Amino acid sequence: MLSDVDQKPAALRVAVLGLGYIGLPTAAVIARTGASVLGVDVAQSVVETINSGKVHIEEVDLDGLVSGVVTRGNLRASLTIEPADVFVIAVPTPFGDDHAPNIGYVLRAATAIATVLKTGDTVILESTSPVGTTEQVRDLLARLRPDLTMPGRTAGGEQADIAIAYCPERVLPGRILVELIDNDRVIGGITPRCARKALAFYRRFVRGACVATTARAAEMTKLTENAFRDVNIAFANELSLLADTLGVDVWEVIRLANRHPRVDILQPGPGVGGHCIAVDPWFLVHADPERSPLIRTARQVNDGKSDHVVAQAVALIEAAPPGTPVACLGLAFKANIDDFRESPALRIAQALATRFGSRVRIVEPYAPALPAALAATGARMIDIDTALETCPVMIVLVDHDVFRSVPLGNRAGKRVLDTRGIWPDQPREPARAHPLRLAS
Ligand code: SAJ
Repeated sequence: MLSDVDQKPAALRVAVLGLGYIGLPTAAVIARTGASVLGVDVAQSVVETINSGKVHIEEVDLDGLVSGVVTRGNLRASLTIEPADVFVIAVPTPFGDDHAPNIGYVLRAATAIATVLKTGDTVILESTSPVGTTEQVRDLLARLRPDLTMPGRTAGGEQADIAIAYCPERVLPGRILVELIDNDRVIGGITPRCARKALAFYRRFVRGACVATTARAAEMTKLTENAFRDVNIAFANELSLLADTLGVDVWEVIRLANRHPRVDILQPGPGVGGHCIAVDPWFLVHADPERSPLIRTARQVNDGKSDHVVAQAVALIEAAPPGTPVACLGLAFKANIDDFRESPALRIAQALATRFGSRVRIVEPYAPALPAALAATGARMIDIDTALETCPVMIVLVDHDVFRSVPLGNRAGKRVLDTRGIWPDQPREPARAHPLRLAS
């Protein structure tokens, strides 16, 4: 029989709600520390996949990590929540047609947590959220569990039964497992004590600095980071339009300008995609439209860039002999990933295929098949070698390495619209006398 001294302390129990691009890697990384992690998701197929040691999303090294922690019994998935010491909410926060943020999934997750919450528990929101959401979670928990005291609502310095904090993820798809550990974390407590409790949790697996602040400041920090990037990409995209007008190579101008010690311009592209940068700035704009004209305009510039690329591509295709096959290179929202959420490449390919039908060939090594709407146009999927052999017109929409590495000799004589600047040695299309304008 084990003596008290020999007994191992019970493993920390953690429940992660939402097993998507952030929730699953987070759950797996926490499980690797020896914690007992329950992943909760509404999709039966996701739960079954994870419990069989497999993954439903592509992310570098995630498959091996999940398989290991599931085999060791540190991670299991379920449709149903169970009691835990720490709850991490990592569900989506989409926006509606009017760009109003929808925190319905967050509140549903909090409602589920309320059914098993007990004194001493910590609730952490990681989903990108409008400022004030963590307080809304606290107020909901307070309503559903009047038997427990909640932070920021106790009298006379009394300690609340529950700690609640906001800690945004900041990881880059494709580098999630590295950045989950190495990035600094901003940890916003409803009270300083909440921040301290959440901080102790993140220190279990984060090597970067963990910086404590308020929940509202942490919420705004996350939105600010992505709005910063969006505004800076919009600047690059606006430059690309001006460079078209002026008949100058925008990539060269940016390269040259970036030699200035205090200039660091991002890269233009076919628009901004993914579920973060194209979405989060609207959460700031929605908070006070009057005071956010710059952030809103950046969104419009980036979305307008996709319309501009469609117009440029249409002009290029119509200038080719009738029936000439056209290759669209890439559908993903950025290089070397299989993520197609809010992808400008997908939108542009769809617009071109709707117009030119079976003339359009799609090359996307990261997609097993064409999305149904694209296939319905008559467009079909081919590989890059076939595209180089058979398509005189090429529209580069994604900077996948496999496209970037195509030597000039293999694309000689092609008419190319390179929206990512991956082929600087490709002879440029002659400048147009009348530049294309943004489609309204
Ligand atoms: N893009 C450009 N030009 C650039 C850089 C990016 O057109 O110079 C485009 C990409 O092609 C893509 C889009 O922007 O379509 C977004 O890509 P990204 O690599 O900038 O960002 P995401 O969406 O993969 O991840 C971002 C990151 N945020 C910041 O860099 C401030 C990541 O750290 C966040 O964790 C993530 O959003 C998130 O989840 O919020």
